[in-house]
Amino acid sequence: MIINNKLFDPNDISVSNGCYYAMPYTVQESDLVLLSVPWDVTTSYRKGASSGPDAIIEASEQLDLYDHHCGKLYRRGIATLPIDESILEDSRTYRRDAERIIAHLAEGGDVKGDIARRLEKINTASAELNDNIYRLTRGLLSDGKLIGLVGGDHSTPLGYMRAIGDHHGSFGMLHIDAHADLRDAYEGFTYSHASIMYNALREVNGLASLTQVAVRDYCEAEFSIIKKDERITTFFDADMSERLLTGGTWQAICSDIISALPDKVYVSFDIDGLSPDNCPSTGTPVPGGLSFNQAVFLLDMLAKSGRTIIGFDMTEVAPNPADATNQWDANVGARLLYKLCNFTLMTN
Ligand SMILES: [Mn+2]
Repeated sequence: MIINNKLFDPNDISVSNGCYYAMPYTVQESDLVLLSVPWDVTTSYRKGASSGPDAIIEASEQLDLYDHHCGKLYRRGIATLPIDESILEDSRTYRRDAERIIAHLAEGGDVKGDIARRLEKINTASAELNDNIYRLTRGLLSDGKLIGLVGGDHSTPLGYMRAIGDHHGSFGMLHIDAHADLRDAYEGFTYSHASIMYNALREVNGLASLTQVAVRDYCEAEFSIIKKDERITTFFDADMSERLLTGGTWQAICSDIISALPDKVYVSFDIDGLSPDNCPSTGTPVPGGLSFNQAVFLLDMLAKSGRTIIGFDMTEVAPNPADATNQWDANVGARLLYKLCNFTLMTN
């Protein structure tokens, strides 16, 4: 198997960064594999998501594996692919250029000359990352593996989404996020974290419907895309909150969300879809959002609806930048990731 052009032995579990949940399973013997993509070049407000996978691995080692909803399903194997450190190195390099570009634009500067060249380099590097992730995940899907991608920022799963579409044909996306992520080339970056769904709707074959949940921060152009594109159904956070505050139930809301989804569902979970107390260090936290229990209830109902979760990503988990001993963000991330793994295994 090839990761970023480097040969990788699927029987080797001696991963330098450790394994998610300290699980001893090889890729070969596992039904599900976790792929870390430590990349956050275009994060606009606060960086840190590229450190997410390592932090989650560390925090995940203290979880009890027996799961309230799924029991001992983990015995089907949840393997950790080795983290490709060159992704992290590239992310750091390009991020410095990205910060320069963002500052230049904030001061009212034009995109020309040196700035235009740097922007072009970042867009090319992002496209290469997407192609590498596509090739890797396409191969794993052909081998019959289920895949969870762990970001990194929310730009990281585009290649995987393309592989999902090419492998499975028509499918729907359940997108849990504070943001609509429907911006066209945010701040000039074609593959921005804020553009993942705009790009998915354009580049992912088979993406028949996009169902967004907990969205509470979006611009007018994104709102008009939501209104115009018949593939998109958005459950705005404010509307869900109003239903709950006026006697509606979370179960009824979940039932409406799930009704909008076809049989094959890919879950794209930006951690900032949860309330910020669950992800205080994430790049762009927004008040409101889902409680941890609401998110788990929704995933549980989705799994029990008879639909198949064909894959998922979880992105934008960032460790506390001021205090390395504070594992709260990574702890919540590890627990949500475990639920995603388990419910995916349950439906396959
Ligand atoms: Mn997002």
